[in-house]
Formats: sequence, C-alpha cells, structure tokens
Amino acid sequence: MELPRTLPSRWQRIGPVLTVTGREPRKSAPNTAIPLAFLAAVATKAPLAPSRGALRRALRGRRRSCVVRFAEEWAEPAARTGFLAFPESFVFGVATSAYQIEGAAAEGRGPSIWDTFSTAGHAKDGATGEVACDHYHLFKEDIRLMSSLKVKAYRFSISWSRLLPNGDAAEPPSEEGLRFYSELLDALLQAGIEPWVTLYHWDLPEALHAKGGWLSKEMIVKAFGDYARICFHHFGDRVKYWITLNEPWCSAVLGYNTGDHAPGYTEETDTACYVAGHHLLLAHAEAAQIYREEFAQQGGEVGISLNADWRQADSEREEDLEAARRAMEFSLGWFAEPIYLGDYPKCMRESCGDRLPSFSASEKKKLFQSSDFFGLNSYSGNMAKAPPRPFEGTGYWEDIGVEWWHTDHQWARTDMDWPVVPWSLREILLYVQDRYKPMGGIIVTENGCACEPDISAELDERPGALLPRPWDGVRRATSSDFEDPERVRFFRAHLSAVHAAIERKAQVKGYFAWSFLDNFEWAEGYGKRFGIVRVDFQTQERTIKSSGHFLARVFEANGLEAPAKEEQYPGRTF
Ligand code: GBH
Repeated sequence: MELPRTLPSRWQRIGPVLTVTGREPRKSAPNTAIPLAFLAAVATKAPLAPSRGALRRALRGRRRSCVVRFAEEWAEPAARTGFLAFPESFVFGVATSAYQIEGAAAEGRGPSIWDTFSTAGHAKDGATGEVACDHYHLFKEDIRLMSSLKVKAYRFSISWSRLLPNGDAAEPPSEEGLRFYSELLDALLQAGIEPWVTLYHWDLPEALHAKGGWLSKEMIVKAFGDYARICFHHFGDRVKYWITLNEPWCSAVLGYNTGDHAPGYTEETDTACYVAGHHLLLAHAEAAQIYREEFAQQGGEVGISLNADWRQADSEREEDLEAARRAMEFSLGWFAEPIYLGDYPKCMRESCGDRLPSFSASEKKKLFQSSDFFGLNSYSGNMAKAPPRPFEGTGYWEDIGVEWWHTDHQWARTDMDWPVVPWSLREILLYVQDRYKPMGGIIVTENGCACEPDISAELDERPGALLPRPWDGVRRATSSDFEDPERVRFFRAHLSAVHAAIERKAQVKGYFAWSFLDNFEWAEGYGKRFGIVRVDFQTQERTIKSSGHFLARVFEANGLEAPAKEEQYPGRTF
C-alpha cells in the first residue's frame, strides 16, 4: 500500500479508506510514522483529530485488535468559508514598544543600551530612536487614532530608564517618567482601551549594562524585580495585564551571541547567550513572584512573551523530524520549558552540558508556572533539516545542529525576507497548546509584517525621509489613503490561521497586531515598516493604511470573512 509522503497530524482525510485488520503496525514498517492522533481519529470516526486524551481513551485496549484504516488521499483542512467569528471575550489589539516609538530620549530619560548601540552606528543608515515617532509628545493623538481603529487593547512597553534613569530603584523614580506613563494610561482607559504593559522590551538602562547587564546574576535579577515593583506600585491600579519580558530569546541570542542587537556582545559565543538567557528567566520569575506576593489584591495577570517561528520538518525522515524538534526546543522551549515543564529541554542539556547554567531547586520552583498566560510572538515559519554531517565546534548555532536557514523558495517573502507562511501560526499555536497547556491560555502578543507597496520605497528615497524629526506642534488631520494590500492579505490569512487553531481547541485568547505605527525597526532602522498606520518621519504625520481599516473592521465585527482557500494555505503544503 502506498502511503502519502507525509502524514500531518491535523490534516483531514478524504477519499476511500483502506482497511487493515488484526495487525499492529510493526516498528520497522513505514506506517509507524502515523501519528496516534490519526489512528484514533480513524477509530473514532472523527472528521478531524480530537484531543490527544480523547484519542488515547478511544484507542485504549483496542490497539491490538483494532481495525487500522489508512486514508489513501490527504487534503489540507477544508478551507473555511463564510464568517470566522472569534470568541466573544477575544482581545484584539495593537502593539508597540518604548524605544521604537517614544523618542524624547533627552527628556528626563537615562540612556539605554539601545541609545549606545544605535548612536554608535550599529543600526542601518545610522538610525537611532532619539526621535522615532515622537509618540512621547503625540500620545494623545495616537490614542485617538487607536480609538478610530476600534482597538480594544494596546500593548506598549515602559522604558526602564525613563522611570529610573540609572536603572537603580534606590533612587526615586523620575517624576517626568511617572507622569508620562500615568497620563498615557489614563488616556487609554478613558478611550476604553485596555493597557497591556511590557516591562522590558530590550532597552536595558546603560548604567546597569555597565554593572554587567544580563550577565550579572545577582545584580540584574534584583534590579529587575525592584523596577517591576515600582511599575506595579504606580500603575497597577490601572494595569491588569503585565508582560515581564519581550522575547528573551532575542535579548540572549541577538544581544549576546550574534551581536545584531544591543549590547552587541559577541564574545564567548558558546556560553554568553545561555548565561544571559538564564538570568532573563530568573528576572522574569522574580517579577512574577513579586506581583503574586505583594500585589495580588490588584487582581491582574503577569505573563511573558516568547518568540518563535514554526519549524516544519523537511521530510518524514527521522533526522529531519528530530531537527524540527530541536529547532523548536532551542528557540521556544529554551524559555518555555523552565516555566511550563520545570527545566530546560533535555536536548539542550545534552548538547550544552555545563555551558548551559542550571537552576537550583528553589529557582525551578519559582519559575514553574510563573506565567499567567503564554504570550507568543510569531511572524513566520521555516523548514528544519538535519545537516548532511554533524556540525563541528560549540556555540549556540552549532549546538542546535540544524540547517536553520533551510527554506522553501516558493514561499512569498516580506520586506524583511521572512517567508509568509500563515499555516505556521496555526501549527505553532497548536504546538504550544499541546505541549505546554498554558494556564490562562495563549495571547498572540505580536504578529505582522513589513510589506509595503513600491510607492513606499519611492517615498522613502526622498532625502531625509527616514531621519525622524520631532513633531513641530502643528496639528494635522490624520489622512487615510495609503494602500498596503499585501499587509491586508497577511493579516487576513494569519487571522484565519488563529481562528483555525481555536477551532482545533487551542486556547487562544487574544491577538495583537505588530505594529500600530511604522517605527524604529532596531538594526534595520526606519526602512522596514510594520505599521498599520504610516508615519512620515519628517512631519510625524500619521496616515491610516488600508490594513488599518481592514483590522478596524475585524476588531469591530469580532471576526472576518474567510479568505480564499489559496490565501488560507499558500505555499507548499505538508
Ligand atoms: C519582534 O521581534 C520584536 O518584538 C519587535 O520589537 C519587532 O519590531 C518586530 O518583531 C519586528 O521585527 O532565524 O535567527 O534570524 C522579532 C522576532 C525574532 C523574528 C528573530 C525573526 C529571526 C530569528 N524575530 N527571528 S533568525
């Protein structure tokens, strides 16, 4: 019997069904690759695979003698048609971060590692966040704009060094900084927009970096806890959703391995990122514990946002399946497993040995279930393939031992060159649900794309177009005639993928589009635009893109019309 080349677990079966009676799949037979879920889906005659527990129950005691049936043909899940309604309590919002939009670097704020890194010329075209979107001065207008876009929730981050210029909580917090975030929160609540606040989106106070930064355990864990306490104390009456860290993987790997991000540390590539990652995790746990012990009466939630792109095995060969597992564990699992499963992934320990720090028993306890929801930032997907021969040497990338850049060249790409793979968002949500069963559910805290029409590049070529200037105080009516059809398509397809994950029982509770505004895209400067609102960096004029109008309709209707099938499953199916 011919088996399909790949047997994806969540695919619907179609066509005639063959029957094999009285024989258990043999270890060596190709059909051992058939997921239990599929076998049981067949046994229970469910149209789509039910939960693993239900499957196990259905199969219990029946396996030896059960009738095992194979579908001859496979299809992608049936494309949805009609209106895709989201759960009533679903949170729809937009996201930004402090250094990327605030500007006003000199107004009472102490320097952060991103000031140092960017002013030293490490971002494209010498870009810095000194002015950015000048949101510090324009926040009221920006909130009005959010209201007009029917945004229900706004995820932003607090700049640590705007509150504590030296990062040091022994000094009183800056009055100016407190006032800014306080007014921002009040304006949001007045507009009926729920604030979701990230404490750390990569802008470590420079003064703390000078003391060892994320490599200095005692210093940084205490400093972060103290800073978190100040935020809970001053803003916790109005903030009910906290995110301790944004994407610790990026802080650890891009900051302390590749050096693409601040602080640009490129030494000890076989240990530094693991050490930084370890302390990031402990700092998260410290803040979460402080909230639970000292601020429980505020009745809010504290979570973490982890980033990962889905990695799909390139083939059903055991090496490639293993490559996909390793890729997920070395990215998402590195930070998720200590929180949800009690320790680092086994494969990381095996590959890294003592180069990966260990948690004490009390640290493990503090970390375990230290997140009230699972914040997931996901933008893309890729293939995972085992290298033809094992990598030599040690270091983060060698440790993973996977051909990280292996891809499918048929996939569309964004301006960042990231493959557009909407089904990867569905897969990663199902993976997170299956593997971590996060209490409080999953919130997609970022998803979006840099994909602008050609006219955008032309506009950006005007001299100075990408050198932000502070707002001149002149109020301009927001214009709204900028067409970005690719981003509309991106959001439509990815939202349908989120909907598909929910239909398959992933507990997804919210979705935040990245980003509200075009902004300082870190090492890429201002040339890569992720906004649903265009920013003219010379005048600070905001223009709503058609993707902004599209999302406004989704937010208002709490759902969307299902996209065409080819938009639901573009690219290579698997
Ligand atoms: C987010 O991170 C950030 O939170 C946000 O500030 C930023 O503006 C936004 O995305 C857009 O970039 O395969 O080694 O190259 C980005 C998450 C993590 C996605 C790294 C791309 C590539 C890893 N990114 N990932 S690698």
